[in-house]
Amino acid sequence: MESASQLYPENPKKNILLVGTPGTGKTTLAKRIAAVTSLTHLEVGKFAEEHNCLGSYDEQLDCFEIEEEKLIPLLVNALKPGGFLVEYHGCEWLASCKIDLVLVLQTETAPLYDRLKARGYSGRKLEENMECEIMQIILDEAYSFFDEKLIWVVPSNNEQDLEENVERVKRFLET
Ligand code: DAT
Repeated sequence: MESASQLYPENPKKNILLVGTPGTGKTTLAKRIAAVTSLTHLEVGKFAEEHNCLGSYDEQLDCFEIEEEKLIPLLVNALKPGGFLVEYHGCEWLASCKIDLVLVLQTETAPLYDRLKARGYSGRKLEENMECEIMQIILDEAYSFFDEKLIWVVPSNNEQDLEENVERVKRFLET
């Protein structure tokens, strides 16, 4: 039997992009959404690793560099069919992908600080991430790369926010 997207190719499955400063709750929200919808969780860092797009290790930032020239076309292709919940801290590399909604998670300074401390961040890494959130770097990036009509800015401070964000996504998928 044909699926709805085969029968109605003009109404393909949607992709949702979750972005935000590290610690704002992307992974937590993505797991909740994936548990109650048909979306498949795609974590860009893991996708890059699985597709051999990791470059050398950056000692200062404590992470691997990503070979974006190799990664971007692979992401564009993988996301074509729709049905993905894409998670990454930034959105520049997703700009040429099929993205139907960009959810920008925001967390107030005090809970974000506690979350990052609990994760073991300190010194420059902690400061840079706090600055990133306070200066709304990820939000600015979203507005630079996506149409503002696709961008929803949502709070991610507590359990109630988490539940409301799951409901927002469910309603969006029903439209
Ligand atoms: P990210 O994937 O953006 O780095 P995370 O999902 O790993 O963030 O969450 C970081 C920590 O914060 C983790 O201990 C779970 C907690 N957390 C996430 N969302 C939350 C929320 N809405 N309310 C309270 N705690 C939350």
